[in-house]
Amino acid sequence: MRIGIFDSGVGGLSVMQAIRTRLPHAELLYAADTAYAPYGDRSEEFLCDRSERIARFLREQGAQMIVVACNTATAAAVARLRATWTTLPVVGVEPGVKPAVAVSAAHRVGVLATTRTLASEKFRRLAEAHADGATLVLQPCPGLADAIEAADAQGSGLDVLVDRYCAPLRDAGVDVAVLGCTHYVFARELFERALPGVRLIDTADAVARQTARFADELVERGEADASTSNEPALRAWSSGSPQVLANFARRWLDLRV
Ligand code: DGN
Repeated sequence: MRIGIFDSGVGGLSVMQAIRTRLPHAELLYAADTAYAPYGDRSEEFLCDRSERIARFLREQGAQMIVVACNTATAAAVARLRATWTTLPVVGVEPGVKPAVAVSAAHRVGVLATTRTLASEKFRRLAEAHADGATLVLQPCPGLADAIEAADAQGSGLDVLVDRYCAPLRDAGVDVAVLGCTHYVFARELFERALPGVRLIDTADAVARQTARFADELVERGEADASTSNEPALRAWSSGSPQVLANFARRWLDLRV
């Protein structure tokens, strides 16, 4: 089983890690589109084009399934990818509004994501379908994914930025906040500090579960082997600096890529 995973940069590694836990014998192919990051303010057309190119590349490397490990690219391009690759399972990631609303006693939920994700039609429909009467406090966080990519998540610049974006959520009295960008998971501790007592929701494990379901289906149909190797195997590419990706993976996940 070979699974292709991509993001604008290192954020999707949080999803990849959850997939490794669920499918330890799958071979994972990770692509970071660092040369074109951040995705947060890009046009939908641009994101569709990048997503199509990366999916094609991962397919050429043998991917039997694609995981779009980026909320921004999912909002813009997942429908297009599914239309292009009709026989290839495509898993997307979207902000966990539904699970967040389900556990919010205050019926006030913060959603932290990129500008593009929050402005997308896909997110509008998601919010409409799952708000269930709760107030959603939407907070775009321009520059945050970049700062996480570049900095030590404990670094001072980053904590100031996280705090600034969390202030409106504190003022609004949310008791649950959605980390709606895969990068933000790596700054979880800073969010915890900026939002004391607020429960944080990310969807990495839900995406991994969905990936595992598709993997089972492929195996049942005889289109893939359950295990590609006895060792967890991982290959990674970056359209920018491979060193940034390798350093981040080693530092945060203790992984050699
Ligand atoms: N990690 C991406 C997301 O989940 O939206 C996007 C980060 C970015 O490129 N701004």
